[in-house]
Amino acid sequence: MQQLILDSNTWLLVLTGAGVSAESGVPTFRGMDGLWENHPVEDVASPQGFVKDPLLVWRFYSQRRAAAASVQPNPGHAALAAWERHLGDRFLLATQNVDGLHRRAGSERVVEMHGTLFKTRCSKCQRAPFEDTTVYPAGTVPGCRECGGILRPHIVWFGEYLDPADMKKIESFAYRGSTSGGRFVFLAAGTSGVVYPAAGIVDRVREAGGETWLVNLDPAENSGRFEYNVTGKSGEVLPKLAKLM
Ligand code: BJW
Ligand code: ZN
Repeated sequence: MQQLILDSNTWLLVLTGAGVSAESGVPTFRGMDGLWENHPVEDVASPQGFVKDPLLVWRFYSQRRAAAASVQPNPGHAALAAWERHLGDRFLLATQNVDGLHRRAGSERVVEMHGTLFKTRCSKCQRAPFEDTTVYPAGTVPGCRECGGILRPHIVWFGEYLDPADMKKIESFAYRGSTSGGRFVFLAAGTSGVVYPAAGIVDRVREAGGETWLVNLDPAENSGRFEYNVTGKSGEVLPKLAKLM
């Protein structure tokens, strides 16, 4: 297997997707044929889907909240936390995952690009998103105690903008990495490369002269745009991939 050298000269931006949590028992999206109980993921994960059937959407997210709380981080999550301890501020983890497993494995410099299962916000008022581990019983939609509006998961759905502050953190890290005079590396793991803007980070990094790695079980939509492709399970590959120097 190729080795990824992580020395005092290296800046590393990591992007993770659902495949990284697969070995913990969290189902991937497109691995389920893009369907959840015969609903395309775009239906349960879009503002239009929520307006049409908030009961269905809350059932989907309550089940996923319960499932994520009941599983454990795997060796892939642990490897990324160890790389961060080694690199410190020269490391940033951008995750599309909403399951909280990276933080539970010890990662601290984490940008949760698509939100988190463990926060809720109001669909009507400007009340700040709040911590919420409640698994709402099927057939209920929680209401806002401040305005009476309908609460919604703090998740970035299709057609919604990612938090500009999160994008800024990723961009400014990439800028610092690529202008540091050192080596700037981007590694994506466990992601099908279908959903933007995450799937386009590889192109930005290449434009900035960075080195690009993909660790994935199956070919991703954007595999051809990475310099190094490592095929395998992230829980097996990541713990062996890096040489910390
Ligand atoms: C393993 C493994 C193991 C298995 N080890 N690997 C440019 C072009 C075209 C469209 C767009 C564009 N820019 C924006 C858009 C629109 C849209 C989009 O990208 N659509 C595409 C589908 C075409 N993007 C958006 O709407 C985003 N918003 C946005 O861009 O706003 C501005 C804008 C709006 C409108 C128009 C244009 C611009 C928001 C995207 C939000 C995505 N949200 C979701 C659901 C919410 C989170 C949740 O509920 O969990 O996020 S969708 C779903 O896909 C989820 C995931 O985070 C995301 C990515 O999936 P991921 O992680 O890659 O999982 P899978 O299942 O697809 O793949 C798993 C991979 O792992 C596989 O390859 C396996 O082989 C592998 N694997 N086991 C290693 N053990
Ligand atoms: Zn409200």
